[in-house]
Order: sequence, then structure tokens, then C-alpha cells
Amino acid sequence: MAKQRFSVPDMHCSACVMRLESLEDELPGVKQVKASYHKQEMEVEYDESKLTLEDLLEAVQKKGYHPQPME
Ligand SMILES: [Cu+2]
Repeated sequence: MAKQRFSVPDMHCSACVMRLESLEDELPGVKQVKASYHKQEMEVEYDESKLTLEDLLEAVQKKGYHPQPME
């Protein structure tokens, strides 16, 4: 299981948090998504045997956001 934090600068309200957290149910391999509107960050726990970082970035971008992986 991998954990990755992303900066999501275009998250602008609590509805964004819910949209991002819905990836948990929509994307196979995602175990947990924690998004913070105040920090403009999200943390994703995922199974790297089912999902790559690129898949994850693409899914978030499809929702209209521009995630930047953090260290
Ligand atoms: Cu919003």
C-alpha cells in the first residue's frame, strides 16, 4: 500500500473536498482519500499493484483539478 500527498491549489470549497474524496469509491485500488480545503492538500492511500501514480493524477485531473505530488 502506498501513500501519497498532493498539493491541490485549485480546491476552493468543501464541495471540492467531497468530489475528491469520492475517488475512494470510483477508482479501484484507492483505499482512502483525505482532502483538506484549508491546506489545499489531499492524501491518498492506494494499492500500487492496481493503480499507478499516473492513473491517480489523471483521475484527479479529470475532475478538473491540478494535483502536484508532494515529497
Ligand atoms: Cu469547490
